[in-house]
Formats: sequence, C-alpha cells, structure tokens
Amino acid sequence: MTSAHETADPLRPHSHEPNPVPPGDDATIQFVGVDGRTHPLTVADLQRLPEVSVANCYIVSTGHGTSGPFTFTGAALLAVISANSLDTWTEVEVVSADGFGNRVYAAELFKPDPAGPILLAYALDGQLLNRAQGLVRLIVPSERDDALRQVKWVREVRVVGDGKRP
Ligand SMILES: Nc1nc2c(c(=O)[nH]1)N[C@H]1C(S)=C(S)[C@@H](COP(=O)(O)O)O[C@H]1N2
Ligand SMILES: [Mo]
Repeated sequence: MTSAHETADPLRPHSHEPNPVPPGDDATIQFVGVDGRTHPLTVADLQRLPEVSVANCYIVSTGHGTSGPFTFTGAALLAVISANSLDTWTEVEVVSADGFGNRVYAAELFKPDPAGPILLAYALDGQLLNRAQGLVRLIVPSERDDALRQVKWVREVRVVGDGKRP
C-alpha cells in the first residue's frame, strides 16, 4: 500500500539500490524524544527490554532476489518508545547512518500485526547481528515487497508528536 504522498516522502523512498557496505565505524544510536532531548541507545539497552522474536521474515530486494526466512530477535519498537519517552507521539522516524530511513506511524504500532510486531532487531537466527548485517536493524515483518522498511545501521530513532502535551 503506497500512496502518492508516501512515495514523495524521503523517509519512504520509492526505489532504492540497497547499500551492502556499513557506513563508517560509529554505530551509536541516538534516541530523540518529542521535545528534542537526545540520549544514546545501546544494544544492551534494547536487550533489557522484553525479547521478541519474529519468525518467517524475508528481505525482498527488487532485482536482487529474496533472502530468508529469517527469525529476527530484538525489542519491539513500541516498547523502545514507551521506555524512553512519556510524551504522546504520532510517528517515529528510524534513520540509518547511510541516510536511509523509514517512518512508522503510531497506528501501525498500536494495531496488532498478524505478521508480527515491528522490531529494533539485534539478532538474526539466534546470533547477534554483526555490523555488516546492520548491527541494529528495523524489521517490519509485514513488508514483503522491496525491503524499503528494513533499515540497517540504525543511527537515530526520532519520535515525532503533534505538539500536544499528554
Ligand atoms: N541503512 C540501509 N538500510 C537498507 C538499505 C540501505 O541502502 N541502507 N537498503 C534497503 C533495501 S532496498 C534492501 S533490498 C535491503 C537489503 O538488505 P540485505 O542487505 O540484508 O539483503 O536493505 C534495506 N535496508
Ligand atoms: Mo530493496
């Protein structure tokens, strides 16, 4: 489901050559709250949240074939936001160190998804993700078309609100 509006959004690019090379050595992830306050988020922070595994995930690359099925393990994106921000929010932008990104709407996270919850994954088939695999990767299990939402090398998790205080 892609509307014209979403296609024009740089956080939801329409076509993309996947970058196979990790962008630099700095793997720090910053969590940016609705109020702009920023703090680092580590893999250990994610591991302290309830561990969620989603089986039958595929990475479907237009022109490069499909890989999987994989079981990705990580923290639910909703749990990451809830643990780090008390503000009401409408969407979260997950942006990589190579300038690739995706926007996830609150409605997507609050509605149970039969494919499985959206994760900040740190493991694949029981092994921690290495840097080449993304280290921390956004996994959207319901996306089965071109992997544009499966953001590797997450650098920033930016929560966006509507300006209203809770
Ligand atoms: N950070 C980052 N994530 C990304 C991309 C990218 O270029 N940079 N490409 C996307 C696309 S288009 C594809 S097909 C998959 C490829 O994932 P893979 O390298 O695990 O096969 O990563 C997705 N996530
Ligand atoms: Mo892709």
